[in-house]
Amino acid sequence: MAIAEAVPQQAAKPQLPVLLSGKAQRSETESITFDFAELLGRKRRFLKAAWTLRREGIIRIKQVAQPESIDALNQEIASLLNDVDHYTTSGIDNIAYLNLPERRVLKGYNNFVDADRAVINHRVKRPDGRSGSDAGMIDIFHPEQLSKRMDNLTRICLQEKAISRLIMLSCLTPLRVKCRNLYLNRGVRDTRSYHCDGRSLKFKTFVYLSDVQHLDIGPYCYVKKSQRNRRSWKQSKAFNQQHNIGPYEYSQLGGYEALPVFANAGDMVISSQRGAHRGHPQHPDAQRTVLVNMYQR
Ligand SMILES: O=C(O)CCC(=O)C(=O)O
Ligand SMILES: [Fe+2]
Repeated sequence: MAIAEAVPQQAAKPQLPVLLSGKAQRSETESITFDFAELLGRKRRFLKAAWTLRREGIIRIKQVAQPESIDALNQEIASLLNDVDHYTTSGIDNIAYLNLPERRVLKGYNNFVDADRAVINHRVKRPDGRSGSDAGMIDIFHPEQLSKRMDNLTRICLQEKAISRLIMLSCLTPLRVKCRNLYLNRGVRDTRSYHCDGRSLKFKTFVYLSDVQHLDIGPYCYVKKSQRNRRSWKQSKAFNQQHNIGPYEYSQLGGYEALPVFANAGDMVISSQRGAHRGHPQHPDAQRTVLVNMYQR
């Protein structure tokens, strides 16, 4: 008589990781935290940061940008949003592609990245109603192209010379800045769940332009070491194929832990985008502003 073999049960629905909180969250964050001035002044510290990024997939650097630059950048953003609100008269159409919910002038992520000027893209609900749309978020591509002042301020905050050296040291491959963005999240509820940004070598640096010290504000969350963990990737991949889910969604993270990365304005988070990450859903009244840089081959 044939004995039925135990078939491993594939989970029936997406499995989220446990979010670290309290003491565990604080100590896991401390272990990946560095001070920017110290990094620049001490070679050993710089190496340690690069190595931590390689191993863990993520680091946090305190005080990369100064309060005056952050304030100035936030003022520029406020004035820009005012121009967007009055787009019929402000002349914003002459310096940027403005995608409003009911008025799309440019389509597709690759076209945004390759655009010859800034793109101000309001994210909207998906036509098929699928979740993870980031509806309500304003994603600005190439903010440095908006004005000479924005160019200066974004470069001061992004510290590309030192940071690209650090990333290069961590992955032992020269990478280039591919695209700069501003994420303006104002009460975004339906953020995309855990995913990776493709499988190729890619890093992002996130300069927080506002304090993010609570889950409600929508911190960046990351599953440490997932950038090198083939098992978790394969689990999600198999599930996604069976359930018609996109190939880069990390849908099977049951049993794993994710770190919500709290930080203050001026701090920078760097992560390998092959690892599982997301922006946490926000409270309807919460605001978060982040300046982002993408490094690729
Ligand atoms: O909003 C966030 O914090 C993360 C967004 C994201 O997935 C990304 O920048 O790749
Ligand atoms: Fe992402």
